[in-house]
Amino acid sequence: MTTTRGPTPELTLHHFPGACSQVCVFALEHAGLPYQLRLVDLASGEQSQPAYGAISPLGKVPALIVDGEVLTENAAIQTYIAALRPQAGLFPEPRSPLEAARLQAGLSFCGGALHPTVRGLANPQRITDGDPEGVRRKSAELAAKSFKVADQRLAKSGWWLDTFSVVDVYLNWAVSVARNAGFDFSGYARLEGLQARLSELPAFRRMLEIEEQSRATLAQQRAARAKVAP
Ligand SMILES: N[C@@H](CCC(=O)N[C@@H](CS)C(=O)NCC(=O)O)C(=O)O
Repeated sequence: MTTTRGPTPELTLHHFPGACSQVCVFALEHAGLPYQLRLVDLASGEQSQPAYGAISPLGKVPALIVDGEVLTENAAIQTYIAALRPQAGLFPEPRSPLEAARLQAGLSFCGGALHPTVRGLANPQRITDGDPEGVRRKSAELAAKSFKVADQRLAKSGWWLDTFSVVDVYLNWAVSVARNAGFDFSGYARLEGLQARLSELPAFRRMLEIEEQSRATLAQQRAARAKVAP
């Protein structure tokens, strides 16, 4: 049983299934924190509506509401959740400033290097006014380089660090987006097996279930809107 350092804040996570906000869903589940999930239908453009713009001016998920205050940026949200429940082991306790910086390096690698690259693979048309194929090709090259680094990194322990951390879930999200966009992981054995290893964690399985439920909820909401539309 884990405990918080202080009173548990009221938490609401803005999420879209399949988006990088799934890492925050995992973190909240793994930490055992109570929270509300608020779905933002990115596929229907809800992120561009003024109501969501008031929460996330860039129209992005994740956004976490903490006692009425907005926190954006995935790496910051994961770091915050880990700090609320240090005993949950989202990050191993750093034994030196260098180890603490390496945790941040893992999050920055996923958010700063991998995320834009897999976005270029999955949605190249959103990055250029020109030929999306050029963006896709270049993103595939960059992805090959970054995923090679990640795969080598996993060689020692099977995880990004010496032991499991939330960085592995963030990495796995990028792998899943790239795979869905057609990137071939057959030359990346450790990344290929990452989801199976993560699936041994109950919070990871719960996150996948929440993704399924969220997809079903959004489908129902869209069907209901289509019915009332003239
Ligand atoms: N820098 C942000 C990026 C978040 C981001 O790009 N989220 C995507 C989903 S994976 C999004 O909300 N996209 C909506 C859009 O661009 O319209 C973070 O790390 O939290």
